[in-house]
Amino acid sequence: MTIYILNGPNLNLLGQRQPEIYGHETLADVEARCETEARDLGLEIRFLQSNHEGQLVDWIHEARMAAQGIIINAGAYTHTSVAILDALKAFDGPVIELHISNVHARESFRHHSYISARADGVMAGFGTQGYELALQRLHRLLAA
Ligand code: CA2
Repeated sequence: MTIYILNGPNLNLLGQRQPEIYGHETLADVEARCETEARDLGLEIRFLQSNHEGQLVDWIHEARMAAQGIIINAGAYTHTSVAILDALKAFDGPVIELHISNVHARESFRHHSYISARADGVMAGFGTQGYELALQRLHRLLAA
């Protein structure tokens, strides 16, 4: 089974700025830990990042045929993108929305998510460990 792990704008800067919010790990570090976790769970992953909304939409469309589950940290598009919500609604499998930080303890504009309306679960504030926890949750949901 294949899981798409999609990362949105600015997450390519992870580990380079604002470590007090997002930690010290780079996105490559997170990808490596996801690879290890996925191997332990018997899952395949495609770990992707884009700063472009349409690219994220295209990958969600691709996942309709290529993946059984999606983990998405849409970054700031979480709070603005009806297009990503609509794309996720066209995906049949489980979707986990993920945020490294606890968005509810931050500015009020981060409290609303368009994606939550489609997500089967929302992970926020678990740091980069959230990616491994989300993989474990998808493994459980797909085994049921
Ligand atoms: O907590 C999260 O994972 C977020 O999805 C991250 C987004 C933010 O807009 C969301 O409200 C919450 C921002 C990602 C930017 O990541 C950076 C990492 C290091 C340096 C600069 C930006």
